[in-house]
Amino acid sequence: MTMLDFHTAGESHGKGLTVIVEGMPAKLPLTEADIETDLRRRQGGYGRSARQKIEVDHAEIMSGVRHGMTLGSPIGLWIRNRVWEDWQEVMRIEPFEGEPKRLTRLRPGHADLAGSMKYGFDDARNILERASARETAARVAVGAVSRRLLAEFGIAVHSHTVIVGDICAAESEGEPDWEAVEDSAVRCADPAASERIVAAVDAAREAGDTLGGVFEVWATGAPIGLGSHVQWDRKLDGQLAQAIMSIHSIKGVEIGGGFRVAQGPGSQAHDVILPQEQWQGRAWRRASNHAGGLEGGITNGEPVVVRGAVKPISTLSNPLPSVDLLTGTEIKAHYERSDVSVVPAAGVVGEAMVCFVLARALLDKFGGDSLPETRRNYDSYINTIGPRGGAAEAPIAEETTET
Ligand code: EPS
Repeated sequence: MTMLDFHTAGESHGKGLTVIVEGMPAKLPLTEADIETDLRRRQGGYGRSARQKIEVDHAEIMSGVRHGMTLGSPIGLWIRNRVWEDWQEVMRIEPFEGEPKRLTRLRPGHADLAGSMKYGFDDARNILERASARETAARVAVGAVSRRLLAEFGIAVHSHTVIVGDICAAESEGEPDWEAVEDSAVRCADPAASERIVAAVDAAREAGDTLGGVFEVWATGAPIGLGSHVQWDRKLDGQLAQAIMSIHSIKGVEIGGGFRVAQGPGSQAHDVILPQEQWQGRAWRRASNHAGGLEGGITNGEPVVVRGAVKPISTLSNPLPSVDLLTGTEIKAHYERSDVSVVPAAGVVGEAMVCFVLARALLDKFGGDSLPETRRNYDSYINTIGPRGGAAEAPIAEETTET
């Protein structure tokens, strides 16, 4: 089985993050520079903590690439934690001499309590180090490698902030202006909302509080036919929901119109299929995209649109009342430092997970041990999508690009 897969390892204040990406075809052009941009984007966004001034994330390619091209072997990546310099004692790998300082002031909303019970620890640091969203740096590196593959097939993935706290960005007509998103301090295309979000983050910081929100990921250029309706775990919308939900602090996922569609009638929920003369270069166009590019767990050729709801960060500088892990008595929750809002960064992580899931679906459909082989398979399939005209697999690609 050569299914695209990845694993990460690493603690937030340990030596760094290790990543293994397996199943990427050979002959894909890949350099460390391809990964750099997304790592930088994840570290930005107004409202991040002082930790991001310490870290300068860089993914070193350790294996699986030679002369700027993948080999088809596992791709090993390494991201160093700069904080390690100051945490070598707390996080030392060798046995500790004496009594280590335990972290017992449980933070509601974190994995501290449930993780300590599950793994039998009396020190929540043994849980929170791995539960930390630091791990998302590794995921973004995987996403960047996946994005490199998708680019070869004309698939582009972007994200933007649509809500922070109670501030909602104005809805854009069609695809958002991605340049405006990247220029905004909070990755929001609506300049007025951007300003209000910055002010809201300042106010939350002032109050010792944190803010959540919603990001939206768009993937354009995905061909019709990724994923499958035939089995629950092959449905691509299900895979995307799991991938987004697995990101730290995510509490909700929507595909396309999501929960909003559930409130209206069917006549406004579905996307009318346009006749061929209105396709404008892409087969099987729709009049709208409430489905978020997915029907029956299969891409339908429209942009894939996925939203993630981010809960407010649970480490509060004005801590909530809590309980001590050792004694069960009341105590304030632990606080060291924390982000005020991570919605803009979470969008970049969302992109990474969408890139990975789409790259896996693409390789699942087209296979190939090398990029040229994958491309041949892709091209031959694309030549079959179109009105059947009575034939089982009528080649219509030329027709569709001309109209
Ligand atoms: C995190 C706590 C903070 C965040 C961290 C996630 O780390 P620290 O305790 O060192 O200040 O900065 O996120 C990152 C380090 C990162 O790179 O995104 C947590 O508890 O989840």
